Amino acid sequence: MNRSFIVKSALLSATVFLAAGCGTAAANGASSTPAVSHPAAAVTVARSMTILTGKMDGKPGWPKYTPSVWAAPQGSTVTLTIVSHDDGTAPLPSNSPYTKVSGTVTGNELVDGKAVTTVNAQDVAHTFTVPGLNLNLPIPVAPTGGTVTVKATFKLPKSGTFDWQCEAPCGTGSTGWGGPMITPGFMEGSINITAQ
Ligand SMILES: [Cu+2]
Repeated sequence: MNRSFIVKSALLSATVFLAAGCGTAAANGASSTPAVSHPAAAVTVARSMTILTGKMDGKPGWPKYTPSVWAAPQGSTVTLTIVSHDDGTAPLPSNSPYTKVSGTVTGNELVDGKAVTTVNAQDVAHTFTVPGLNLNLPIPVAPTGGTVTVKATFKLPKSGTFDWQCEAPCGTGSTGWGGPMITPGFMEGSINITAQ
């Protein structure tokens, strides 16, 4: 007797058994739960960055984001909180695209809890801009001696290293584009999105 015959016989026996049952076979069949595959639960991770003034860090004129490098898994949704101590502005041209929030799940960011889609060009101190994720978060100036908190949620669909950059001229030199603006660990860094 070959194997397929045994299997067929077993199936037949089972069918006969069900058919010959007490009439609840149909009900039993309906109540059996089919196997359902559940997709992996979406992962949400929290990340935070702080913007320190150069004065706070002993390097006047050199504000910086810290940490400047962080990692998160591909496919995750990040809630990023940026607390800025910088009470100096780095105004953008009024038509600059970097005054606008882009790339977030909700289309906005929370500034001290208030949802905004844009920050007045004159009030911008920094931006957190990740071209590879089409993400732009304008960071408004903090009150003197205080802090401003920007919170945003965005997705990380791709793996790889994604550079971020501040696009507000907060650095040294006559244009404000020198020093910390072109130095990793200050106004530029990266996000490492790890493959799942
Ligand atoms: Cu900056």
